[in-house]
Amino acid sequence: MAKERKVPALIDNPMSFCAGCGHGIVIRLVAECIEELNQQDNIIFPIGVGCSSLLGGGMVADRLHCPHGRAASVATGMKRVTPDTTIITYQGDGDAYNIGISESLNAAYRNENITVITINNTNFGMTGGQMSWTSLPDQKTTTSPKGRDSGATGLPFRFPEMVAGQFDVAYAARGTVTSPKNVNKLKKYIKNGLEAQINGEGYSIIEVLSPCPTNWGLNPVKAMEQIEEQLIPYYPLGVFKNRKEKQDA
Ligand SMILES: Cc1ncc(C[n+]2csc(CCOP(=O)(O)OP(=O)(O)O)c2C)c(N)n1
Ligand code: SF4
Ligand SMILES: [Mg+2]
Repeated sequence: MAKERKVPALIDNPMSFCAGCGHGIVIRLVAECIEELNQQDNIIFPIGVGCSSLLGGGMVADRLHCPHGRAASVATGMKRVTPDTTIITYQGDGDAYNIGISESLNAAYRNENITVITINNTNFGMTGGQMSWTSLPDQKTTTSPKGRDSGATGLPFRFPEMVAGQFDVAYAARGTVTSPKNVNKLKKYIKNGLEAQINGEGYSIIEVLSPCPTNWGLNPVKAMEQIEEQLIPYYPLGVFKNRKEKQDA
């Protein structure tokens, strides 16, 4: 018989995301990790603008709704004045990568001791499915109705790989929510990222490939298939940087 998964005490309400959305799964995993690391009374979430801002609808935790894209800077300030508090940004791809790319890069560059969780659903979900930096080549969105023209708009970019390759960050990984196996792996990544912060190793980022069935025009099952078939080939899953492993080696 499958082992029952206990609902974390931090999850105090049914969440208000669309049916089949990935946000709720990730928030649940984050809550599980926080409790397993005994941080439930020691967290603040600087959260982004977008569907990520609905985190507070399901989770009871201190949080600050930051100006669009600025969560990494707000997190930096919070961590520097309260270094023993665990600071977790919760953002979307549009928030962290489009409008907030400067803040996101600067925090990673300085190896700020924060954990960044970015939900990459390849569009601006909350505002109706506009193209984002992570939209795939030829992806149809409300602002690229004929498909994303990468010649005119650039290629989708891979933030975790970029900071893992260029900056002295502690931890960078990408996971997804398409199967129980992937959900369990993602939980491990989130926990590793939080542990890096708690141990004072520095900046950790976990990007999540997450379905947005509403704006993708797909039912929840097809949206999961789309991640497997189209997103993962462009956005590989795995750990790109784990400074601790290097130090232990
Ligand atoms: C300064 C500012 N510009 C634009 C908006 C409109 N806006 C709200 S959410 C959003 C995009 C959010 O996309 P993403 O971060 O990918 O989150 P998702 O909803 O997809 O999870 C935008 C552009 C805003 N609220 N404030
Ligand atoms: S619009 Fe997309 S990201 Fe937002 S709640 Fe609905 S499915 Fe989730
Ligand atoms: Mg998005």
